[in-house]
Amino acid sequence: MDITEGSPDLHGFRMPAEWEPHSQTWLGWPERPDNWRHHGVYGQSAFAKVASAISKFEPVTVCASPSQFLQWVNARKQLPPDVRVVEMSMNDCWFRDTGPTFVVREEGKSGPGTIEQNVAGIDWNFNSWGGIDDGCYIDWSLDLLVARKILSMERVPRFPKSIILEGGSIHVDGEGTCLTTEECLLNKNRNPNLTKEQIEDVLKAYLGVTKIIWLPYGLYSDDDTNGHIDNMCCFVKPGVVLLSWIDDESDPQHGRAVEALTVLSNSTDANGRKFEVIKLHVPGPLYMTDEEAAGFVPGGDAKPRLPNTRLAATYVNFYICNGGIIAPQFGDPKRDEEAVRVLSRAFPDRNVVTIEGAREIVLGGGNIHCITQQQPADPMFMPLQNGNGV
Ligand code: KQY
Repeated sequence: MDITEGSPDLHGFRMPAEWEPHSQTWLGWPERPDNWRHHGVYGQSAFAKVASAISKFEPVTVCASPSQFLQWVNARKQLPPDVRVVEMSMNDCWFRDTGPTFVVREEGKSGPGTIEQNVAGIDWNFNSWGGIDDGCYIDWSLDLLVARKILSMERVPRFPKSIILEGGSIHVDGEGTCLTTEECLLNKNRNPNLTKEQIEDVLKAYLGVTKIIWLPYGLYSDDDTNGHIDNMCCFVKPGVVLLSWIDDESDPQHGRAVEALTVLSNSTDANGRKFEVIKLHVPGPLYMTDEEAAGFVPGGDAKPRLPNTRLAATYVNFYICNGGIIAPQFGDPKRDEEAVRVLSRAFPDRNVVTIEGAREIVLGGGNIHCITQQQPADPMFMPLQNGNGV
């Protein structure tokens, strides 16, 4: 069921906004001991909390490796019965980046060279966030197959694309606007032979967008991903964004946030709206402790995780599901509470569910948004009127 000719827009597809209705959410399962301390037990507990929270709003599938599928403290044992667990091999578990980017079309088209279904998936190329010299681990051969496996399991058509691109590096408003960062998408460790214009053309053809807003940088210290947008800025709705902010002018994140604010303030979206920017303070700053760093087992092929490293922690890396917001908490009482308040106000029709201990996911290099991947509902068969569950 590969679509080997043409890009999704040729078939009328677009990437829906995350707040549009989902049919389910996909997650992987952490285990590699060079990236997840104490052989992943704390990371697994955080993933289980996230999966369990989402499952109150929509179906969830967790993919776990053969050993984790059967081991005595396995995924099945830690997850609620209504979460589907399937076996899948992978190098690590960041399904935002290795899973497919799902696209939808409002009206099915049939005929020569087209397909009947209204949900499809883009299978981007992946190089472990920067390739052999600059990436997070050396062998990503199994990660390369994750999107294909998910799409095949769901019998969803697949659009393969050779450009290196991770899902965490793009956010869309579903109405033609894409947010991304130059730090990541123009990084020479991804697509050194493509110009900015050529990358824009791919985004337009594959995501069904007409306008790309380029923020110069992602979050300070988000070195694993080279500044993914999903740690820096995200849409609340068309024309409204949340931005990772810090007031301290001496903090390296401050200048990045100010530059992003300048770009956003001087931009309009695909429909000519000016942006309302809501500042969301980052916690801390937070750093990896000696004790935490001692829990990783070096000797795999992953980049070492070192003590005193500034953690890429932000509340902007939350997940929107049908009727819910799944939001990280980091044990910073002032900022944790503020984040819940800001998110509740930004999404008045959704329940904000907090995940205590999201720090464990951040120790692995990402956060809640990075470990989830939404599969949109078929727009032509939509039991829900919107993503709010009503
Ligand atoms: O945040 C992400 N999207 C993935 C981070 C990968 C970290 C690998 N150590």
